[in-house]
Amino acid sequence: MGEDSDGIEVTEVDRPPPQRASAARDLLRPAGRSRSGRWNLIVVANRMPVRRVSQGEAATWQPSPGGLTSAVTPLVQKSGGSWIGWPGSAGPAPDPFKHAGMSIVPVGLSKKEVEAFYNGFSNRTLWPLYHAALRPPEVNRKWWQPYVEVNQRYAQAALRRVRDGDLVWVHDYHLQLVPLILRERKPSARIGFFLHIPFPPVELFSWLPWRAEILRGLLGADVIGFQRKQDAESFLRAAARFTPARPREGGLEIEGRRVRVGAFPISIDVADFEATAGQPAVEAHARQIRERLGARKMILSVDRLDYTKGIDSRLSAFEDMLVRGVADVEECVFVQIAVPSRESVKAYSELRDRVERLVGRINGQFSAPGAVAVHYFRRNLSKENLVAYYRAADVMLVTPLKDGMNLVAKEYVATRLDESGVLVLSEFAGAADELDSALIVNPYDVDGVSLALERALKLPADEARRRMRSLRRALWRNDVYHWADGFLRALAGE
Ligand code: ADQ
Repeated sequence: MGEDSDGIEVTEVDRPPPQRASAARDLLRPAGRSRSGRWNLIVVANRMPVRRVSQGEAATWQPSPGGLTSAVTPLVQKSGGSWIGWPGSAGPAPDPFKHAGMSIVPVGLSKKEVEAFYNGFSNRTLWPLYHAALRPPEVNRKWWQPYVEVNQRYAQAALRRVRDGDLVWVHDYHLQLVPLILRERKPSARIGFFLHIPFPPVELFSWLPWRAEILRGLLGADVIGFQRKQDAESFLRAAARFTPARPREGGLEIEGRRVRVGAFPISIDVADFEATAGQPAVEAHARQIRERLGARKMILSVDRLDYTKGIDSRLSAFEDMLVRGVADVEECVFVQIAVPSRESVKAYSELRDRVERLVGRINGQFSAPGAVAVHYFRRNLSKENLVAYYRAADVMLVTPLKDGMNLVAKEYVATRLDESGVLVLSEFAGAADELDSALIVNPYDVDGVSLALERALKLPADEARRRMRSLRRALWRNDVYHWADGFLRALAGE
């Protein structure tokens, strides 16, 4: 039951036990077999699951990084299904092509559409609004029509592929109008929508001039999935306020149609991260990182350079710990790895400048010869390199101000094969619901984060192990296959 007394109720989604983790694959039609009783899966997401990588003269398609691709690709492959997405740069769409058992259908965006649909409405209006208005959402009426038109283009591309009985799975805030466009053109389709970022409380959501259109767009789906129960509750309240939809058990009813609404917390491929962590080359790299940092405890953070991730306030908390003198640079070192993101949006380039100034200030004041206080790497790392850093870190500091889930926290836990290491985690990351054995912090409370960091550095080994064991158990209860399985079962009406 929700916290408020307005009758909004979100039922817990039944999660399959671990042995059924790969059952989603059984729901789908093996590629090339008869259609009876099985479904084709058609994924509609902002990006394609592969990206073009140049190798000398030649160029090849390689998997795009990230959890969504690794979770959903095997399912699309299994059904011989399709993936509709944008290649990532402006220009006409390349022709559809087959790759690793999937039909990839590129959607083209013009330069103007990248500006208005992607940088504008998606990343300057919706992204800040849905993340607790951490930056004032920009409302520009010139961005709305391109958002509608680009959503129609994705939907058109999907419609050309959908056959009776297929499952269509639409992803994320860029494409919230797609479910209704599909529903109107293909009333019998099974349509799912999953939101990777938080859904805001109704008081914030109602700022959006196109709030009713967005809600109606989403309500075209049969199943609408969110990361946390609180996101699903906020959506139910908004839908009850701004649309004719009425609460029904497990979701809503609109125009005689049931829409299931629930929390489906996303996860990672735990076995795959464990396997990478166990590779001898990765272990050797982790040892090398430790040796280079000297006999100091290593605190690690890894993020996209985004203002939702709380990078600057976490640096302030580290600085506060050095100011208080409870730890010094001979004892501990902070490593921040940040991958550049959305740099053509001003809020992002400003954040980068602020973070770099802060790192300079802390190092200027506290670093000693051979003992730099903060190592700051602004770059994308390969999975193996990233996992080597996770393995090397004594303390993982994950302090977003607001985050749908945060996969970095889960990746760190997955790589701690020997159950060592301490996770400090923001209560405002979706991951805090499952990973509640971490040291949970309020990232707005710089003093509190500073104290938690001090505690993490001094945590007795047996308590650290007990916490990490419990975190690893929680992670194994819900890996990315459970997530996909739970969602697809709900979508298939099971
Ligand atoms: P993101 O906001 O991108 O995702 P997150 O969940 O942390 O955030 O995923 C980031 C991914 O990028 C992780 O897999 C991480 O390993 C990788 N990464 C980060 N920095 C990197 C670096 N320097 N080099 C290489 N890889 C790096 C959105 C939502 C999240 C939600 C996910 C999935 O904002 O809340 O968890 O989608 O639903």
